[in-house]
Amino acid sequence: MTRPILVTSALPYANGQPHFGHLVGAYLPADVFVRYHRMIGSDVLYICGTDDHGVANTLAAEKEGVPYREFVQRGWDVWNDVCGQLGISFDNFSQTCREVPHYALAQEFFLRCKKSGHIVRRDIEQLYSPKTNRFLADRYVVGECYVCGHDDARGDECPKCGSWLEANRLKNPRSRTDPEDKLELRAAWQFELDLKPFSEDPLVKPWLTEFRKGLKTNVSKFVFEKMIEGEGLESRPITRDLPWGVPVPNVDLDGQPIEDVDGKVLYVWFDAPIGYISSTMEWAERENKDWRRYWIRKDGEDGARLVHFIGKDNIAFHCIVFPSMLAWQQVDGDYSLTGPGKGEQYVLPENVPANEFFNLEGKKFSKSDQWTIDIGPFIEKYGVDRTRYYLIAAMPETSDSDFIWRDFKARNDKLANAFGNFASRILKFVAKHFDNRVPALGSETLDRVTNEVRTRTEAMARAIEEYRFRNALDEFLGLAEDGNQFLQDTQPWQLRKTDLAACGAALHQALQYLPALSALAQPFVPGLAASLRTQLNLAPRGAGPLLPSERLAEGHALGEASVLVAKIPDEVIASELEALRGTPED
Ligand code: B3M
Ligand code: ZN
Repeated sequence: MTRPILVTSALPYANGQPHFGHLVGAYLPADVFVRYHRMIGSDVLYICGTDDHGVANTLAAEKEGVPYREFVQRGWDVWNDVCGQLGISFDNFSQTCREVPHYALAQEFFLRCKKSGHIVRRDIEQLYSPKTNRFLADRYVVGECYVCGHDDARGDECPKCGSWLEANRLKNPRSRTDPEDKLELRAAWQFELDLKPFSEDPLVKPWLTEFRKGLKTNVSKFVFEKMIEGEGLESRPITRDLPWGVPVPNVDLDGQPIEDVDGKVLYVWFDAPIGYISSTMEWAERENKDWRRYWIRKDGEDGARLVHFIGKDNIAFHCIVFPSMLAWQQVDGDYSLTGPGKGEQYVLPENVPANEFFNLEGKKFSKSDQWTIDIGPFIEKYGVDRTRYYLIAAMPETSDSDFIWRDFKARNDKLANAFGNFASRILKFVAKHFDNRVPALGSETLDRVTNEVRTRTEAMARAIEEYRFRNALDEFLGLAEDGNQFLQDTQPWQLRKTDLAACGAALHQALQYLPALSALAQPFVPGLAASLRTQLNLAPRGAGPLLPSERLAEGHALGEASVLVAKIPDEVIASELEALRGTPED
């Protein structure tokens, strides 16, 4: 039996204004992977939702003076719309502010980790704001990074070196909202997740060895060289004193009270990844399916393949913190719980393909500096397929990359030439000279096209399985280029004047590239794939193996040819650049 596949994209903070950098980091690559697997008939599920707690949200809601719940609902609407516009095909898009099932499951995670001895209560020092009479956590604090020295690190994370930070250890900490507020260290307590035993844990260790082998270099360097073998893992606070979040439960698994937890909530990075599971549960409830199929495995069985698509700043949480939480749910005793029972455990991720950062013409996307592209109007103007095509082609897979307007045009025009024109030239020609029906093959064979389709399809499949989506896209375009080369070599336009049967035979072969192209296009540019099928007069493709590729039979009546991809005039790009820079180009 083939294993089910569960794909997740990082849960976006509800406060975030989505920009192309987000979409290209964690959403578009996941969507390509999922669409590919749906196309070949895998049992694949794609899960996401907004990340509604934590200081990123409370800070923004307080600044606007909007109640937290209302604020995150607005964020959900925005993200849901934008992802929909780009054709991101989640099976479920939930919210971590939903008490059912999310709060209950997050509390169960806490209680199980505590019962299995991995969460302990600790006295610590925390930054206190005398002006507002409260402890300040995470992003309420800014200061100097104690790992790399960057002077504008946030209390939870350094944007420069990517380290996961603790606010109370920053140098020269100040309040984000009031730099005049003289912060003090005061005694407090929190629950901590003790990560020290992580890499030697009997459940984790064998998994970690396998996991390491499949990771992209950027990810494995961060997890192994920087964290596990470099800085080492520590005990980290996973609760906060905040008015918004999943409340820390006040009774443990054995019914004993947990003291003094009023006002304490789970740290956002503790509850957020559990959102992947609660979103799956929500989907299962709605669709009358079993969420456990994707999350729970029996001892000795492989279970589902779990793949987390994220941006590079989330690596530590997906490769270390969440796996530790999943592994440490093991408790003895007869409790009535939702998660794994006896002889069962949560699956651990098979891979965490993290992308690097995506900039705009050499600088960070920034709404406040108006150095940005508004996604909705962009997609309306250029269309979803052309947007997806470019973003995939320019994706920051192995290093940071850029949206470059001129590159957008160049790639688009190449797609128009190699793919769009290829299809329409053949189809128009067959319509005109062969009554719009697939001509006879005669005594020719399909060996060349069959071989080329096989080579490209296998290479694309390999690239997708290895999370090399740019390479996978190249194979799709490469097949169109193979088709163009075939026309160059056989010259049906010339043959028509001298030998109509030979011309027909060449077109019969050339036409066979097109169903294969519609399949290879599907994960990347689903709209174009569907239009091409309409032009070929083929029904939508059912799920199943890509090889052998579909064949257009002699005499098959084709549909009507029309432009698949239009080129972009130079002036359009010049005016986009002028709008971005605020000045005309030299
Ligand atoms: N909300 C994304 C971010 O850092 C963060 C991801 C959570 S995934 C569980 O912007
Ligand atoms: Zn740093």
